[in-house]
Amino acid sequence: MPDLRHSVCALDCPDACSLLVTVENGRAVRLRGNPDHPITRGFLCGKVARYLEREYSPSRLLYPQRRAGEKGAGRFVRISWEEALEEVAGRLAAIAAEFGSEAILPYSYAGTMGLLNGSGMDRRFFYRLGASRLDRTICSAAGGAALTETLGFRYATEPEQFRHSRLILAWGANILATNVHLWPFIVEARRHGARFYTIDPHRNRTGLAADKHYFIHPGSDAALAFGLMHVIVAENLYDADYVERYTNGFAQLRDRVREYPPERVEALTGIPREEIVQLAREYATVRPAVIRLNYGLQRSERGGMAVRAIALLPALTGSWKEVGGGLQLSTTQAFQFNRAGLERADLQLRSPLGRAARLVNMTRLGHALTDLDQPPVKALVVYNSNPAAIAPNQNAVRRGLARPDLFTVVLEQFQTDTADYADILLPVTTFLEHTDLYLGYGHHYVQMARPALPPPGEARSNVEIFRLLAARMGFDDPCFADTEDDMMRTLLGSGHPFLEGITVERLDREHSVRLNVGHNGGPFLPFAQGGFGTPSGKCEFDADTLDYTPPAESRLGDASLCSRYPLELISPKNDDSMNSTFGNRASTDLQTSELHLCAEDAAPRSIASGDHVRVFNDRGSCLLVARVGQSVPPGVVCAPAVRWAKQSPDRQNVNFLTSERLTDVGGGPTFYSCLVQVEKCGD
Ligand SMILES: Nc1nc2c(c(=O)[nH]1)N[C@H]1C(S)=C(S)[C@@H](COP(=O)(O)OP(=O)(O)OC[C@H]3O[C@@H](n4cnc5c(=O)[nH]c(N)nc54)[C@H](O)[C@@H]3O)O[C@H]1N2
Ligand SMILES: Nc1nc2c(c(=O)[nH]1)N[C@H]1C(S)=C(S)[C@@H](COP(=O)(O)OP(=O)(O)OC[C@H]3O[C@@H](n4cnc5c(=O)[nH]c(N)nc54)[C@H](O)[C@@H]3O)O[C@H]1N2
Ligand code: SF4
Ligand SMILES: [Mo]
Repeated sequence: MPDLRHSVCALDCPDACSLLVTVENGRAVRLRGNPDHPITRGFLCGKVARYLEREYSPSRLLYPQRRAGEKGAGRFVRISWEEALEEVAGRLAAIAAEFGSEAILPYSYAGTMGLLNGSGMDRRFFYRLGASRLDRTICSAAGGAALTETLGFRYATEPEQFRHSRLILAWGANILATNVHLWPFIVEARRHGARFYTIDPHRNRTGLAADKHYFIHPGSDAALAFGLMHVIVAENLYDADYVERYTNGFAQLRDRVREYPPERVEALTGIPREEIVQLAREYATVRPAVIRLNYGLQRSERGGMAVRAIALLPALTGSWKEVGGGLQLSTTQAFQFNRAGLERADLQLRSPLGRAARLVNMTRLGHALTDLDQPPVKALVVYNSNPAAIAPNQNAVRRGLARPDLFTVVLEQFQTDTADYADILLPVTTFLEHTDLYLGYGHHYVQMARPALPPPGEARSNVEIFRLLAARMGFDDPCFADTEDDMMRTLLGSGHPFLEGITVERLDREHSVRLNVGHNGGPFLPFAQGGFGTPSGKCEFDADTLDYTPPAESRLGDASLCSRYPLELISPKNDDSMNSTFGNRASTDLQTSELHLCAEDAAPRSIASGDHVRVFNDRGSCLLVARVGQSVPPGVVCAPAVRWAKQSPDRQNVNFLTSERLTDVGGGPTFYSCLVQVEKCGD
């Protein structure tokens, strides 16, 4: 008898799909999207439709191992869990005693979006240890900081409302690749006559499916938003009543955006002035209009300013009042869990440090491992992340990881680039094999999954590994004995009205429960009547601080850099990857080995499609295969990310080119502000 089990896709994707796993004789034979889930609607993306291949891959890590060759070489020998835990606990204790506990650095991001395995027992462990804290900036820090400043609450239009929109702007959002469960709502809106526009330096699949695509210079989005506001204000197309009641600082805003007339904005963004005027008029008058902002455009030097400026648009036009209006960047903040109770930052005070530990920005891992002092990083514990592929400035990262005096522990499912540098490598479960609780950053459903499958070999969950390590270290605080259910109860027990009535028992029965947002299950209109989370309760235009200067690494930036490296490289998400998670799949590797460029840039370099090219700048280089076409305009090249560096003939990927420079706010990475030169490789 086949047995149907529920699960949740834990990958770092806004959709957080509800999954159905068909199990026969203890083995999964089919994985599909739950047809009853209002967002998943019975389908999966291409990458996860094939997830069982990954689940049962012969390359899964099955046993604890100790490094047996040079760092980076990837040679290991099997050891027992007993030996592994003893060695890790012993080395961490010795390093803390000799250098201070801050010499230990955890490194994790979103390998799993599960809250228990992503920020549960691990956080408790490192706080109690007094380890350096990791500032988890690598993805959404700039946009998050910008929205907090502007809106206070980082609430968002729910995906279900997109069906009611008449104009949908995908602004730095590759919906078909990274958020495909929003697409059916857009299709529905378009069936009713909605227009769908994309604003992106790369005309990807989503851009090809749009009614209109705007090629924008990388990093210049703030200028476009100012230009749109210029027209909206000058032509009196704003919502004077909404602005009066619910915003602060309109008079200054009016003065500020006067400085961004369409001709200036054309020069900054590359979008023709008449198109800017037309877009502004449409955005303000075709109602309701919604903006799907994704994280793409905040990964530039002016990323925070871009998000701030764009987030002012729905306040200016009063679009938050309308079902199908507003803006979505991330819905995360509506999940008002008791995170403090899960993570227990207070345990730091009980650590030998007796205070909050220093904060280390994960975007600057290269710096942290090669330059940090007092104390230097002597131990690195990596889980839910593959920094030797995904962090910028890889030459520095690799120098750091190769340090003989650095003790590195890696918790992984596969032999990644990072795993190759481990001293101790621990095998972990996949989301199909452990219990966890999930939010969705592109919808409003809380979900829970129990193990659908047994772990292979000796794999253990992050929660269990940190629980065992805590015991070895002698941490006897009761929270280290918490079960997964205890931790979920803590999370759900915040008392916030959005979570009222959502319990572990109910999630066991229903698997997915909608937050109590919107009246009686009606549409969620968080800012229809103001209610912003800023100190003033209003949307803050804060116009005195709005400005735009082009990124240093851009065509209008540092002139001497531009003369040597005249091409703007972006490395956005690849259709069939999840950052580096599927980097060992041959088909994914092929896609992430490409460099897209246009004929105008290819011809003077004698480059044709299929040629091997070297992309380089002062920080490094990497080898890719040219694809000459029309997906990028002159001056822009695009390399879909993120390749496992070791799959490449030169063992390098695009992050050997990217810098550790931070965004204007939030301390985020600037992956997409990256000047390079490209040359054809000799035959
Ligand atoms: N298939 C797939 N899905 C994924 C992921 C993946 O790797 N693959 N990763 C997941 C993760 S971690 C995240 S954060 C989300 C991100 O989801 P998205 O933000 O949608 O993805 P990105 O590709 O980072 O960026 C979106 C678009 O922004 C464009 N862009 C780059 N620079 C600029 C700019 O300066 N201005 C404008 N307007 N656009 C710009 C890129 O070309 C890209 O098309 O996706 C998640 N989903
Ligand atoms: N050039 C360039 N670089 C980028 C980006 C880009 O667009 N361009 N995007 C950036 C962004 S937005 C992000 S979010 C980061 C993503 O960076 P990461 O969060 O590091 O993402 P992944 O590369 O997917 O690596 C996640 C790893 O976690 C492992 N994993 C999965 N589940 C578990 C688990 O339960 N336990 C443990 N221990 N491990 C698990 C997977 O096997 C995988 O190797 O990359 C950033 N880097
Ligand atoms: S990666 Fe996203 S779209 Fe694909 S199954 Fe997971 S949650 Fe759904
Ligand atoms: Mo991300």
